[in-house]
Amino acid sequence: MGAGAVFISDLHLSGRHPERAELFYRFLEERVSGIGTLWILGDFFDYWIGPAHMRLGEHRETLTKLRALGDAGIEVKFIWGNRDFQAGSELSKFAGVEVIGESCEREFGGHRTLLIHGDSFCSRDRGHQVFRAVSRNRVVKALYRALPAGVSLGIAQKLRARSEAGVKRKTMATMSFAEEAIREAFGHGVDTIVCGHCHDAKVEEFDLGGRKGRLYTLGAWEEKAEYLEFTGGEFRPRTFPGA
Ligand SMILES: [Mn+2]
Repeated sequence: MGAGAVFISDLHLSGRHPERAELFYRFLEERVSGIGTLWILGDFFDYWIGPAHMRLGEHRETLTKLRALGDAGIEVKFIWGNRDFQAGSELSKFAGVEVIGESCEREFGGHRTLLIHGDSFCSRDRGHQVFRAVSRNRVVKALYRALPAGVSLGIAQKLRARSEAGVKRKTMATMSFAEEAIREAFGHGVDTIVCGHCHDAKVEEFDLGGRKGRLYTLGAWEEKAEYLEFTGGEFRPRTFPGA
């Protein structure tokens, strides 16, 4: 098994952007082979309606590529984003992906690291927080999953259109992370956070009163991918194609 890890998020894969799936397949060949774990930190799919999405066949090639990683001894772990939190055991069964859920903590080179999509850090965006609370509710989720695929797909597409319109209207202040939410996440011994969602790749240092916290934000995939690698005992922000 390979060493190290690669962290990606916000690919927003859909039938609308076949070129992005092609970029991802090249990325797997050139940047992930020989690595121990691929961490997907949410919004991998533009939307995912639940187990019925498997029958749509929309992402069959992508899921087959993920399964091939597993066959090659590379672990694939999936944290929910705000667009694909309906992903569950259907991904494990078909593609061998471990669906972890909202977040998790892992140790990387002695750094207690929180892995999370990041939309929960936008705590100033009340509308999104309400949507989040309702859509993550167990009963609502079960009802949604029981709908025929065509109906839930229609709802997902409407929600996406509404969210795209919403993003255009929202100010930078509500779209960006609330510092108090980040500081709270650095509690309980966490000194590193890796997340996506805000589509802006950067590294930020936080003074946590006697200790330092580091926040790595991953970029969204367009013509290029801005991702993070953990190799040789260090986190390294990288770009594909490129350095
Ligand atoms: Mn997101």
